Amino acid sequence: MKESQPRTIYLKDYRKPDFLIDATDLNFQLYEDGARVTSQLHIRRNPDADAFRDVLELDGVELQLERLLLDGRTLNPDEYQLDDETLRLERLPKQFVLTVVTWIKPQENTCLEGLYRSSSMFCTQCEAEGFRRITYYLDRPDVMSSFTTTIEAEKSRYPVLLSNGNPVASGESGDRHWVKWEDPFKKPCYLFALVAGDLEWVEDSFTTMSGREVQLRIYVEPQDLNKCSHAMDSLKRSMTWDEEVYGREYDLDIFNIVAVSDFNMGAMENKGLNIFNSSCVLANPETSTDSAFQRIEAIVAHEYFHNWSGNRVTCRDWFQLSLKEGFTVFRDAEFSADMHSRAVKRIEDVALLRTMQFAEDAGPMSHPVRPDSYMEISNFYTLTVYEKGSEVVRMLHTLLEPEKFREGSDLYFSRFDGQAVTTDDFVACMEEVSGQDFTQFKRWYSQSGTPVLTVTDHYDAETSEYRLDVKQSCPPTPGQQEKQPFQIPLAVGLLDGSGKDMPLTLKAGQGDASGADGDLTRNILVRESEQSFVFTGVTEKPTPSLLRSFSAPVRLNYPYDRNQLTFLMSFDSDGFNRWDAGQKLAVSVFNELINAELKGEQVDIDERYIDAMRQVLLDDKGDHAMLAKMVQVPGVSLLAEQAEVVHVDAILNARQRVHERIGASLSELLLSKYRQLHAQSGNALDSVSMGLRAYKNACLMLLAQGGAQESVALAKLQMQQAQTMTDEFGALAALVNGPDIEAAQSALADFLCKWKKDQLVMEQWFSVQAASERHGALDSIQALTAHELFSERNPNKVRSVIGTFGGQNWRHFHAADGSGYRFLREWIIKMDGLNPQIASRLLTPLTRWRKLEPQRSALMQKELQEIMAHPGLSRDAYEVVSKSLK
Ligand code: 0A1
Ligand code: ZN
Repeated sequence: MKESQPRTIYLKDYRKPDFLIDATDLNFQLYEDGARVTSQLHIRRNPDADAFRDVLELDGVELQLERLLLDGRTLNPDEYQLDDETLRLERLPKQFVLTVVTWIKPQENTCLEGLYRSSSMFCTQCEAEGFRRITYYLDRPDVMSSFTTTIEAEKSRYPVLLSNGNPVASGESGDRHWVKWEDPFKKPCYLFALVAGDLEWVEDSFTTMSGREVQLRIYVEPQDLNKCSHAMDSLKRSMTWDEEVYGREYDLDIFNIVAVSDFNMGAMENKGLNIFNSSCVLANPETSTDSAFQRIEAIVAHEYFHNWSGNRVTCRDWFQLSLKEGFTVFRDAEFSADMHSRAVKRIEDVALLRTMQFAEDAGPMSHPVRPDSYMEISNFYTLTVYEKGSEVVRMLHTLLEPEKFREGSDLYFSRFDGQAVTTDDFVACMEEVSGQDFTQFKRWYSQSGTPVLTVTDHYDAETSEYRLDVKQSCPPTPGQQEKQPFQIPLAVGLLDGSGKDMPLTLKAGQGDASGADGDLTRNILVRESEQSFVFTGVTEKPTPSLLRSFSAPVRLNYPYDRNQLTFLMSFDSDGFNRWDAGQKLAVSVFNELINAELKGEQVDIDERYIDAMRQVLLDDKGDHAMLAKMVQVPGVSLLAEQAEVVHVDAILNARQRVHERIGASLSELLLSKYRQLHAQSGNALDSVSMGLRAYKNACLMLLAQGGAQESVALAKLQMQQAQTMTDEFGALAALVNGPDIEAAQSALADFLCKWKKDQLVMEQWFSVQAASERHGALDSIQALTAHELFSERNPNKVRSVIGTFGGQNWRHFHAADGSGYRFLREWIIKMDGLNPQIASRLLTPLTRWRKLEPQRSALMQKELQEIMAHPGLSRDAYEVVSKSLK
C-alpha cells in the first residue's frame, strides 16, 4: 500500500532497456511458511539501448533479499541500493551473472499476484507485474529471456510440480522431490508460471499439422476430474482452428492447463502452462449452464490463441496491451462464430460493448485502445483494450477482406516472431500487404471516446438516386477535448418494399466502398466529418439497413420510425440488424415511457412493440438461439447507458410496466411456446439443443417477470425434473424473479442443500440473489456475505455477491437513501487491504456518479470522497477514485 501519490507512467517516455537478460535460471524451494527463490540472471548491456546508463534497476516488491552475488562474489549492502520497489546496482561489467536469493511468503499473499496459495496448492500469476513479487528482475515485457525452473517441495503434499516448457530432470531426497523445467522459447517474465500441488489430471493428445504429437493435460483438484472433458475438447478444436484459419501450429511437446479456485481474472496464457480460474474451465452438464459451456470454450480458445498472438509475438510495453488482447479477442470471437451461430455471437459481443464498453468510454476512466498513460497497469485490462481493441482488428479485417488479412497476419507472425512489438508494427503489416494507407485508421488506437454517426437520407425518384448524408463526431474525453475524424467502414444494405435487398451501385466520385457494384451489402468508407454517398439505380424509396453486423464500434443515429423498425425486424437479411431493429424499437418505446414519467404524464405502451414481440413468438422457422435474443427486453444497464441523465426510478418503473404488459398480452403465447420448446429441448450439448433451452428459459423468465402465476408451477416442475444445470438454474432464476416470494425462498433453500459442496454452482446461487430486485435488498446481501460458503479471500465469491450487487441490482444498489452506495464503499475499503485489483474493479459502478440524477449523484460522490480519504489506499484504487472525482 502506498502512502505517497502514485507516479504516472507515460508512453512517450518509453526507452529501450539498458540491460538484457539472456538466460534466467530459477530455483524454488517451497515450504509451509514461505519459499526461497534463487535466481541466476545472465545479464549483458543492451547494444541497442537508446542512451546507455550503467545503472541496473531491478524491480522487486515485498521481497526479503537474503543474498546477492555478482559473478559468484557476495555483494555487501554498501555495493547496492535497495528500496521498497527497486534494487539498484552501478558500475557493472559488460556481461555478468547476478545471483539473487529472496525469501517470500506465498501464504500471506492475498493480492493473488506473484506466487500465492490457492486451496492446498502453490500457483503464480505474473501478468502484468507479478513477477517482481517473486524475485528482483527487469519486469517489463520487452526483456525476453530463456528460462529454466527447478521446483523443490515436499513430495506427499505436492506430488505435481509444473512450470513452463518441458520437464528435463527430476529427483528426490528424503521426503522432498524436485523437477526441472526448461522453456526453449524466450519470453518476458509475465509469462512465467509455476504450480505445485496434489493434483490429478486428464490427458489427451493432439497431432499438429506437421505431424508432431502434443501431450495435453488438464490438472485439477481430485473432486473436479469429471469436469474436464469439455475444456479438453475445446482445446483440441481451438488447435485445429488456429491451424486452419491462421496457419498457426503449437510449438512445444506439452500443453498444460491448471484450474485454480482463487484467481483475479478469467485465465492466463503462461507459455505451455495456462492457469485458469476454475469457473472458466470446469464444466459438466449437471453443474454448468450452457452459457458456462460456451464461455469456457471461448476462454480456452482465447488462452490457446495467445500462444502466437501474445507469446511468440509479445508487447513492447504495457501501452501495447491491445496488440495481444484486441487481436486475440477477435480471434476467439471468430472461432466461436465458426463453432456456433455467427449472428448470435455478434449480438452477444455487441450487447456487451454497447452496455459496458460505451459506458467506460463515456466515463472518467475513458482511454484509447492504446492508452498513453497509467498509474497502475492492472486498471487497464479493460473492455476498451479487449473488446474495442477487437473491434478495431475486425475493422482491419473488413477493410482488407479475409485473404489479405491472413496475408497480413502471416507477415506479422513471421516478421516479429520472438520479438516484443507495438500496435503500429501490427498495422504496418496490414498496410504492407494491402497497399492501403492506415494513417487515419490508426486514430482508432490513439483517440478515446465512442464516435457518433448521424445519418440522414434523401431519395430522388426522378434520377433513381439515393443519398446517405453521414456526419461523424466524437465527444470529448479526459485529456482529449478535440478529435480528428475516424476512418469508419459503414456496412449498408437497402431493402425494397417487399423486404428484399437491392443490388448496390455506388456513384463514382462519391467516396469509396469495399466490394463490387451489384453486391447486396457495401462497406462505405466514412473518412470526413461530413460526407455523402450516392447509390444509383435505386428504383424505389428504400429502407436502409445501416451498420450491418455492427461494422464499426460507433453509436448510430438515423431517424427510423417504428414502422421501419418492425419492417427490418421481419425482413433484414442481416441477422444482427434484425435483432438490432428490435432493440432500437424497444429502446425508443422505453424512452417514451421514461420521459413521460419524468414529466408526470401517462402514455400507453406502443402496441407495435408488443406486436413485434408477438411476431417473434409466432415465428416457427427461426434459429432458437436468435429468437431467444429477440424476445429479450433491454436491460437497465443498456437503458442507463443510452440516457443523458440516469433516472433510476423512472427506468425501473418503465421496465416493470413493460414486463406487466407483456405478461398481460402475451402470457398465453409464451406459455404455449414454453411448452412446445420444453418438449423439444432435451439435454444434449449441441448448439441446436442449447438454442432450444435458451429460448425456453427466456419465455419462462418473461412469464415470471410479467407476474404470471403459472410460471411458478412450471418453474418448480422444471427445477425438479431438470437434467441439466441450464434448466435447473433457469427455473431457479425464474422463481427468484417471479411473483411468489415463498416459492423462491424454498427453491433457493433446496438448491443450496443440493449443491452446497460445489463451489462453482454456489457462485451462481450467490449471484442470482445479489442481482434480484425482489431478493437482493441490502439486508439479504449482508446475510449472503455472512454465509458460511462466502469468503472475502475468494475473488469469485466477492464478484458474485458484491460485484453483482453493484453492477446489476439497480433497485437496491441505487436505493434512494444511499445505503447501497455506503455498503459498496465499505467493501471496497475492506477489499483494498486484501486484494487491490478486486477493490479497483468493484469501484466501477460508483465511477458513473456524474450520469445520475442529482440526489443519487451527490450520494455516490460522497462515498468516493470517503474512499479517497482512506489512509493507505492502493495505487489501483487511488487511480480510479482520483480520476473519477476530477
Ligand atoms: N492475459 C490474460 C488476462 C489476465 C490479465 C491479468 C491477470 O492478472 C492480473 C490475469 C489474467 C488474458 O487475456 O486472458
Ligand atoms: Zn487475453
